[in-house]
Amino acid sequence: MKTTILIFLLFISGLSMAQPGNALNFDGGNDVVVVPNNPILEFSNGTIEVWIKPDWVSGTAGYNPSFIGLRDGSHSRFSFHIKNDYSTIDLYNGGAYSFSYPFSQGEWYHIALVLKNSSTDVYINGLYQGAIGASISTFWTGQNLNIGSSNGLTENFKGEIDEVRIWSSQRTACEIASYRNIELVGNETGLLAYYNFN
Ligand SMILES: [Ca+2]
Ligand SMILES: [Ca+2]
Repeated sequence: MKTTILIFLLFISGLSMAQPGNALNFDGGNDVVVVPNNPILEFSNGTIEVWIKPDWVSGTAGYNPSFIGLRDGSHSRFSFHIKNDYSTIDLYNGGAYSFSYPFSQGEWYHIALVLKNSSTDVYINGLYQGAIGASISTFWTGQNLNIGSSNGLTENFKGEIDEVRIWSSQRTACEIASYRNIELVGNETGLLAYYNFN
């Protein structure tokens, strides 16, 4: 009987830990991780990967919470958002672009955004979903990288964020699907920044 209970608990635990290891919790108020400006992150093509667990009651945020941004209040290379009502994932590059996806409160999602010259491919949980019809803006330089907020001050994310990976390369569908559940060493080819929040 003891053995049965132990196996059951391990199974439940395995299910809830979709992303590797510990994650960082953001309160939706003023929590943000700010990485001071680094020109190495001011690429035009590349890949942004992240695990997120959005956790606000639909429609209550009053804004579209952002999980990552390279921008300040008025100069945006990019910020990526989950819409307040969980219906879209959005890119703000000075203009706002939406991609429909039915997110749910309290669920883990692996997001991969492959940044191209005029579009942004969206992968969710390792599967290609389609493309946002816009690229990031490459005009602005000198901004910080913000995790859990668009500009470091507002549109704060409520929920958990983990495994932030920024690549100078456009990761393939196979690479995205294969590595999303595996922690990186940190010296992988093309990896510009890696935050595992363990
Ligand atoms: Ca982690
Ligand atoms: Ca706080």
